[in-house]
Amino acid sequence: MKILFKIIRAILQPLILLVDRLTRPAWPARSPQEQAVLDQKTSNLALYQFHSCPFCVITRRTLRRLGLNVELRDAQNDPQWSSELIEQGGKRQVPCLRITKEDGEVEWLYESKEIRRYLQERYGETG
Ligand SMILES: N[C@@H](CCC(=O)N[C@@H](CS)C(=O)NCC(=O)O)C(=O)O
Repeated sequence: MKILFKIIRAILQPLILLVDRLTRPAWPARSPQEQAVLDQKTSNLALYQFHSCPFCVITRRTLRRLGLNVELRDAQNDPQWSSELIEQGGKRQVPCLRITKEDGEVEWLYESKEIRRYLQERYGETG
C-alpha cells in the first residue's frame, strides 16, 4: 500500500507543478513604488514550504495572484528552516506562514486555507 502511495505521489507531484506552471496567475500591474511599499509591508512574513506539496503550490499561487514578494523557506531540504519550523512553529507541516507582528511577537500560521484567508484579507484588492 505504501509503495502504491509513493507511485501515485511520484506521478502527481510533477503533474501538479506542470499545471501550476502552465496556468500561473498573472502578477498584478503596479508601479515600482507601489510594489516597494507593499514589499515593505510584507517583509515581516516568511512562508515555510515544500516545492512540490500541493497545499504549498496553492499558497504560492495566492502570493503571486496578490503580487506579494514573501520569502519562501524550503523546509524540506534546508535543515535550518526545517528545524526552525518544528521547534518554533510546533510541528513539521507545510505550508506555514511565519508572521512577525509589530510588537515583535511571532505567530506561526498553519493550514493553507487560513494562510490564504490571512493574505487575502490583508492584501487582497477587495479584502
Ligand atoms: N491541511 C493542511 C495539509 C498540509 C499537508 O498535508 N502538508 C504536508 C505536505 S503536502 C506536510 O506538511 N507533510 C509533512 C511531512 O511531509 O513531513 C493544509 O491545507 O495546509
